[in-house]
Amino acid sequence: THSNIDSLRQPLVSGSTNTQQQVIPQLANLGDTGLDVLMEFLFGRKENLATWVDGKAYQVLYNSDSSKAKDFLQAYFPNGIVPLTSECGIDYSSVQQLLAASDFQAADRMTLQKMCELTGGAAVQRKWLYFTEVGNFPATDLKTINSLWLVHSEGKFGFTVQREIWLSLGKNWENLWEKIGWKKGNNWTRYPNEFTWDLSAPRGHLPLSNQLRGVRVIASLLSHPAWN
Ligand code: UYC
Repeated sequence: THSNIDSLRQPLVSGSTNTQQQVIPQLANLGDTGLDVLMEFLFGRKENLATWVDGKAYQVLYNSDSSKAKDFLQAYFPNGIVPLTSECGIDYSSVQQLLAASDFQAADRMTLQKMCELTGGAAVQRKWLYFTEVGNFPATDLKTINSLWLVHSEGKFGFTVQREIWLSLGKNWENLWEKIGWKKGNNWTRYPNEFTWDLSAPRGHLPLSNQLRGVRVIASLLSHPAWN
């Protein structure tokens, strides 16, 4: 295993994102020695902005049974690898934990709940948002939520992914729905069972934004000044 570990450490530290993505599960399969390399890797990058490669390494440790890995995360990343910054005192740790466990469906619901909390009350009972409320969201909080999704989805999910696709389609909503798997031909994708709750989903598939009351909420989200 020694030569095995050594042949994986180097590509983990200095390989391309693609290489890193392949090496991380291989290290996970090597047991404790592999986890040690992942801990060393994350530790060395803890002053940097977290990428989805860090997210993958973090999640292997987070979801392992190793008590050493648990102690390591508790000591250095007690709230995960994305700073849970909020301008309104909102606690995003539940979203962080659900995404770290790849429970995308629950994370999606929790994301809506947190955005309702962000409005300061009325929407918490209502359980949906007015577009005017979204326009007033602090950029800090939207960026926190977006980073959590990006980092824990191999960069596949998040508002900025949806925004990038939407802009590339000339802001055409019908084409966006098709592209991100929210509509097929004339048929809306039905909540919750027709959505894809894992990384095999199309880019931008999550988080969801119910279109029952029209496009103004998602329009407001995707054109928020946070992304300028
Ligand atoms: N649903 O179809 N959706 C619900 C989506 C639509 C509808 C929740 C997304 C079209 C009803 C979420 C799409 C439509 C309910 C989503 C989608 C429709 C419901 C749970 C593709 C009918 C019951 C949270 C765009 C033609 C609740 C919530 C209610 C729920 C998401 C119907 C997350 C992305 C236009 C009847 N749908 N939704 O928001 O409010 O309730 O009656 O988008």
